Amino acid sequence: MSKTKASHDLVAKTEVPPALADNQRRHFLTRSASVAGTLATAGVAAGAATAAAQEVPAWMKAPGTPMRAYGTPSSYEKSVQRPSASGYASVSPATGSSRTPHQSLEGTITPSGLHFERHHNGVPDIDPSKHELLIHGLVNRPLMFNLATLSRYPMVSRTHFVECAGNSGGNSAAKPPQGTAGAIHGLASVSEWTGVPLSLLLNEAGLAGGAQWVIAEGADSAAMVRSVPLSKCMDDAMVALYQNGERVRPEQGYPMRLLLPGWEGNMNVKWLRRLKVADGPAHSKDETSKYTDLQPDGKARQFTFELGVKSIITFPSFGTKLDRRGLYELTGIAWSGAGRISRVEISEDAGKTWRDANLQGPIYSKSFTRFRLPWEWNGNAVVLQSRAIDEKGNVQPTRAAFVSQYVAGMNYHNHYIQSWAIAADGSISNVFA
Ligand SMILES: Nc1nc2c(c(=O)[nH]1)N[C@H]1C(S)=C(S)[C@@H](COP(=O)(O)O)O[C@H]1N2
Ligand SMILES: [Mo]
Repeated sequence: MSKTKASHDLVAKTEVPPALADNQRRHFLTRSASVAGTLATAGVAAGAATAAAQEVPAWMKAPGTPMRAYGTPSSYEKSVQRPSASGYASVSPATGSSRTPHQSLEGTITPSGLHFERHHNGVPDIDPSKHELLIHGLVNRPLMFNLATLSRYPMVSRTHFVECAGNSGGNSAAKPPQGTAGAIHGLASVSEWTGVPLSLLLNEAGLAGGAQWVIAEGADSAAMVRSVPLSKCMDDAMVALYQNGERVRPEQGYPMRLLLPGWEGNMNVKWLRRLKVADGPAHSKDETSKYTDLQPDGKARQFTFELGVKSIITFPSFGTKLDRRGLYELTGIAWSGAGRISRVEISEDAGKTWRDANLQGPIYSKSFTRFRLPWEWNGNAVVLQSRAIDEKGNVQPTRAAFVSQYVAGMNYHNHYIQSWAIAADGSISNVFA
């Protein structure tokens, strides 16, 4: 899906988006006029067209196809896919990940079929009538649920991102990887999740003395285990049963997954089968040998739960080439594990000067926020950056500030400012600036 089309849409618009500040509004109007002029000479401006010149297309001359029981995207959108990779292709091809193609998407909700995947041993084919969830350990009465009994409890719907701790890890390499926004940052996606608040289920079981942690286990053949502080479980954690209105997809944990808004993806245990209340963490594989951040002093930081404030420009970005000078709409997504996004700034000079982008509402906590900015490219080489700030005052760090905290190549929890270099010929590359 090419974003160069956006330039035509801008010209056709008679109204300036209301979110624009007055100075931007004036800028937009004056520039739109001149861009329209440029495009008119190329024969694509709306003003040059007449109704008589427009042909009746083939699809208006015969009935369309009938209804379908379950819809799929247009056949012309086949290229919009989640590219997948397995680091263990010969021994365990189902162990790996696939990525959300952010550069091809708009808005803030990830289509369920494009939600990123991270599987440690593939997707289990779970028969929901045989799946059970056990709550045990330091509780007054251990409880066993199935999908039917769990569905009797009141539910909530919340729009949140899930992001792998390994997302953007390619940017921790010595040289900038050349890939699309999705290839580099695609291990993050947003869904509207509906499920039962975990606090409700834990209160139902009754917490016994000494309860401090909850140890979650998945029903896949990786039997993933992660320890979660009780405070998070009693706050905004949920057992999610629905994703974007329908049952959670198999890839996302059908029939039930643990959702810990804003916390590293790995802890959001899919295919959830056990919650054991304990007085301490399990120190499982995925919280000791993995997902720990090695520091220059040789010590590893364990339990980096909350994900850092982050943003990426999705247009313009790697994979497209600017084919003209003039006005574009720059856009991207920002998110934070700490809460709402309060501000996103854009730099065209590798971080020397900044101006505010427009944030598109509604702004949900621990979710993607779409930002936009009218942006004029004068044909010179520029380095574009976005910097997000959240409601807690956390500021997205520079590359230098982020990497100095860890040993070289530490590739977890990467959230530093992404730089896209636009060359004079309009080509775009990932650079370390
Ligand atoms: N049972 C189980 N839960 C799991 C995993 C897994 O392999 N097995 N992968 C984890 C990791 S590393 C991440 S990043 C998220 C990915 O969630 P998604 O595949 O729905 O995007 O699920 C987590 N939960
Ligand atoms: Mo992950």
